[in-house]
Amino acid sequence: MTVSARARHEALGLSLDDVKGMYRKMLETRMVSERILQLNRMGRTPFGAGTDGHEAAQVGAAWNIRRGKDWTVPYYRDMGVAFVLGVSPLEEFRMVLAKATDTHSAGRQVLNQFSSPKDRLVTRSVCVGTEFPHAVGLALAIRNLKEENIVFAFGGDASTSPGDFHEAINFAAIYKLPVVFVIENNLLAISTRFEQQMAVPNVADKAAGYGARGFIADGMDVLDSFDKTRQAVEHTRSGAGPTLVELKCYRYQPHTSDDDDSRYRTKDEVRGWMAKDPLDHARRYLGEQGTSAEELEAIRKALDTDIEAAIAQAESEPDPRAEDAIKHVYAEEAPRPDGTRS
Ligand SMILES: Cc1ncc(C[n+]2csc(CCOP(=O)(O)OP(=O)(O)O)c2C)c(N)n1
Repeated sequence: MTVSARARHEALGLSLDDVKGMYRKMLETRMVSERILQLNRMGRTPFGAGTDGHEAAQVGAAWNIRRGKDWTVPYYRDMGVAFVLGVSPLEEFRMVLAKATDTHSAGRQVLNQFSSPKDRLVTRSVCVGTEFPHAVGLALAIRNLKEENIVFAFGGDASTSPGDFHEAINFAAIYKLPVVFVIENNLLAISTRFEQQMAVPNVADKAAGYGARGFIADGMDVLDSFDKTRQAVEHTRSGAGPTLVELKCYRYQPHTSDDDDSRYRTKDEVRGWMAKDPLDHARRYLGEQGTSAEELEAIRKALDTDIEAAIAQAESEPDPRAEDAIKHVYAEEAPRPDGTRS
């Protein structure tokens, strides 16, 4: 046990139980992500998008969100964010299996389009970057209502390329709106590499062009991800306007279960990043702080039991009814051109 290692989480105002809690959420995210992709290969789920490699970035950043107060607009890879906010593996598998009991969209959306009013978790469109104007609109509403809460807007590196991002951060900076842009930079947009996506070396560099502050974190390290997001959040909560935190991480799995990543990257590149695995990193840190291997194994076992029970429960639940397929798509009470209603 080293003094400097002990000081690290305490210097950030975290207890050892907080770090164990972060580790638990990271491991839960990894295990659920792996099960989704396994079930896909077994023909039991239609589609998956792995979170593996993003756990420290997501959990570290999300640990700064005040549950039930701040608003969060996550993107489709943000299972770790949703789990920190209170979404359970059972809710996740209902979504993945498109069950009628899915509380996020009743099986209408692809996985991870989270929607949970009690957790202030706002759903988004599959169109990359469209969450940012929504997040800024929320921040404007918060300002107008004179509330103290802030908005967390998540996205991948490539989501900062479309115009939506630029319009959103520009507007937020002009009006000093309370929004933190949290960007998980995994160096890839499906097969398009970071250098083909932007000419600046860091996504965070873009913030200065709009008069916002940028922060860079090691997204493979949960404490650094927590810390840099915390600094951004303090700045934004103080009323100084929007901030952008870039979390540098890497995606281990193909973009989705429908992607062949051997066409655009080598196994050595993936292995190089796996050597910096965020879960190994967190386990080593907890070990240095005196957490036993038995305690870590007990966390894994408990999660495994919960996750298998969640899969069995979700699979046993009803599918949506065919006649409900277009419910909420069209205005059901819309009048005909002659003014009559059905
Ligand atoms: C506007 C738009 N263009 C293209 C796509 C297709 N698409 C889906 S995900 C994706 C890559 C996004 O990469 P990034 O934002 O870096 O997130 P990552 O998937 O790497 O986590 C693309 C191009 C889309 N959904 N929406």
